[in-house]
Amino acid sequence: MAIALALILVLVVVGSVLFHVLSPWWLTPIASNWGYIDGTIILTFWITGAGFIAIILFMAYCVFRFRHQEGRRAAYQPENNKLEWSLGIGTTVAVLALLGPGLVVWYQYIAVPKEANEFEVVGQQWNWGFRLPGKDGRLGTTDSSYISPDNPLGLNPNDPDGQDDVVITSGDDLHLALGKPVKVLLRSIDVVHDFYVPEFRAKMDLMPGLVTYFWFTPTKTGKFEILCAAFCGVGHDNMRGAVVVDKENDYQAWLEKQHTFAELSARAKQSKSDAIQPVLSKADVALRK
Ligand SMILES: [Cu+2]
Repeated sequence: MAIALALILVLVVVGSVLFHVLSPWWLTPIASNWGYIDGTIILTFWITGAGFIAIILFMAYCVFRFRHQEGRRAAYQPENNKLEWSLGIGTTVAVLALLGPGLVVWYQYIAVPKEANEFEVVGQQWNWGFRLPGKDGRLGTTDSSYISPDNPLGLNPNDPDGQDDVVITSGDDLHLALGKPVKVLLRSIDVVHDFYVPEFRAKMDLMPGLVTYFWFTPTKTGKFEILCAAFCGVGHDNMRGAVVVDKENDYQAWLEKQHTFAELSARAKQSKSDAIQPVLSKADVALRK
């Protein structure tokens, strides 16, 4: 019985290692500068993998070596200083090796380079909106009290910096220029969401009432899916979007076609007065009669 159990434990180790090595489910090809994050994940796999193999094999050894035999008695050993020290130091080194690299990478993740251009991601149940700073390079201020059907991102209509901001809503794709570092500002209108593009190895929570941020440089052209990685209500799984990384020329061509906040506000006013027009004309006709 003990032999069978020890064998099963060894098979669990062999099976787990083979599954890890032969698995077709691996990281998606990276499309940003964050190779550090892959390095940290792989280091974590090595450390936790070595710990897992050592512990399970030790367990298999003990199950076999100290199995029940007629007349064998267990010895009671209340304390073993040498063993406790070595286990304490070994665990400390392993935990430091797991956490240390993460702190280094995290620092880089939020140390935004000076040349990075800002853009904003706004999350709400259940879609994504985006805003680019426009020609002046500055994003205008926002406040949730300005949010309306014509101003879904809540831009301050009195802020001159916001007039040329490019507003992208109603499910349209966000575009970014290849090789240009960007600072991502994250804002939520309702609950906690999480902006996640697996290929960029980048994700962060959007917190109501805060603006969170990180930076990255897109390193591959293509279309990448944006997912919400925080469970945010019944429509959570529908909260998807796309970011397209373009070569500089294509990016500029796309940018030219986008609408500024001032244009969208003017259009909203126009369509409102159009809606009133037919009523006026009817009144006009009545008066003429
Ligand atoms: Cu969400």
